[in-house]
Amino acid sequence: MADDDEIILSELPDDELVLQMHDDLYDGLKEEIEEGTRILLDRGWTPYDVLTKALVSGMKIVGDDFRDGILFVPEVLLSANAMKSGMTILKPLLAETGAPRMGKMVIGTVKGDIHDIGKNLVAMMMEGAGFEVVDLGINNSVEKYLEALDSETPDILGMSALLTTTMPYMKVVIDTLKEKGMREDYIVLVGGAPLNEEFGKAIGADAYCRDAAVAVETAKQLVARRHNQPGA
Ligand code: B1M
Repeated sequence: MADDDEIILSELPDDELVLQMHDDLYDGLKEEIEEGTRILLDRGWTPYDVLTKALVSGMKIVGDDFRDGILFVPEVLLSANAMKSGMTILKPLLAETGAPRMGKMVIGTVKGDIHDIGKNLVAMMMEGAGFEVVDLGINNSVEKYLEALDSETPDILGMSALLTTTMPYMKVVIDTLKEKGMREDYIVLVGGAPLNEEFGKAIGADAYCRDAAVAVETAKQLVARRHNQPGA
């Protein structure tokens, strides 16, 4: 028999459903997140709105409480898994925009860092905008990036770092590209919560991208600029 207090997600109005999804994400409830994601899509929400308003904003609350020592790694892992299950539903929808091919990007999280939600989101949004994306996953050494640049010949190299201890590794990769005379062959975009514009400039990236939407816009602009250059 159903518990009297059981919350029926499909009976909640949109605003309450979104708040409930924030709670469910906080509690790491994968199935509820999947159900909420499907309900919002059925109600005509765009995949982008579901992603940003229900999932990403919910993850922000988790992040704040992780920072403040209210949540710990095991709980945050459950939240991350719930978030990923919602993203799995949205991924094909975000990629299905029929946008013309814009270029190719190799992206990965840097060595020592296993955070991948933001990087996955960037990859999804880039695909949705018409870029071909090769995702190298997490914990990438400079050798792995170089190997992928060589075999995939992308227009863009994207790097993600979520830790202040791993963000300097982006400079290691960029410096290696410079040493090998390859730096100008690629547009280098960097992102991740602890970065900022100044850091992006200091390490020699073409741009720092605050979020996935900025990554898409920046990539479009820089690829277009490169294609319009004489001799390109
Ligand atoms: Co970690 N963690 N974590 N964590 N974790 C942070 C990053 C932290 C800020 C939490 C905190 O203290 N508030 C903190 C870092 C502190 C610091 O360095 N100053 C931290 C820590 C300390 C750690 C551990 C060291 C904890 C421990 O073990 N004691 C450990 C490190 C493990 C390692 O990597 N070696 C750790 C582990 C974990 C989990 C495994 C539990 C889990 C990761 C699960 C996973 O990713 N599969 C986790 C999580 C989930 C987080 C928080 C809570 C959320 C990150 C996230 O997914 N955000 C995070 C707190 C926070 O960021 N506020 C935290 C949602 C995502 C959509 O946003 O990743 O910022 P974000 O991505 C955005 C933009 O940044 C940008 O676009 C994205 C989409 O809009 N972007 C890019 C990101 N990458 C880009 C690349 C681009 C462009 C844009 O390329 C072109």
